Amino acid sequence: MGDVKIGQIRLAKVEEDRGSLCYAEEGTHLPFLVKRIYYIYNVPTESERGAHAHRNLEQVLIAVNGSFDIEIDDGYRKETIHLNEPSVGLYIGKMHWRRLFNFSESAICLVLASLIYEEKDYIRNYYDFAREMHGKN
Ligand code: T46
Repeated sequence: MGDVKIGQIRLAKVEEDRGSLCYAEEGTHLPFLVKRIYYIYNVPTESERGAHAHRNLEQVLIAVNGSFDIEIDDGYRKETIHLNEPSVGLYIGKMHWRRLFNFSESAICLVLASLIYEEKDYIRNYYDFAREMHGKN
C-alpha cells in the first residue's frame, strides 16, 4: 500500500456467561475522535456498497453481525479483507477506494467516522480518484 493507511483494530472485549460486550475508546483503540456513526444492514447478498473514496474522512468498519468483504484500492494495488468478528474493526484512512460486497444474511456493518457527512469529501468516480492519487490534472 502507499503512504496512506489501512489496518486492523482490535476492540476491547468483555466475555461473560451473560453475554459479550466490545468497546473502543479514542486514543487506546481508535486513532480519531468519532463524530458520526452509521450502519449498513439488510443488504441483499448480490448487492455492493461503497465504490468511492474519501479525501479526508477516516473510518473504522466493524461486522457487528454476520460477515462481508471489503476491497481496498490505494491507487497502486488492491487488497480484500474479510470481516466477520464483532471485536475486530478495519481502519481505513483517507484516499482509499473501497467496495463492500459478499454480505452474509443479516450482516450489519457498523461504521465509526471521524467527520460528519459531507458529500464534497466523496470521490465517486474512479478515474478522478486515480488522477488525484497519482497527482495528475
Ligand atoms: C463508506 C461506506 C462503507 C447520509 O445522508 N449521511 C451519512 O452519514 C451517510 C453515510 C449517507 N447518507 C446518505 C447519502 C446517500 O443518499 O445515504 C445515502 C446512501 O449513502 P452511500 O450511497 O454513500 O452509501 P454506501 O453504503 O455506498 O457508502 C457508505 C458511506 O457513504 C461511505 O462513507 O465508506 O458506506
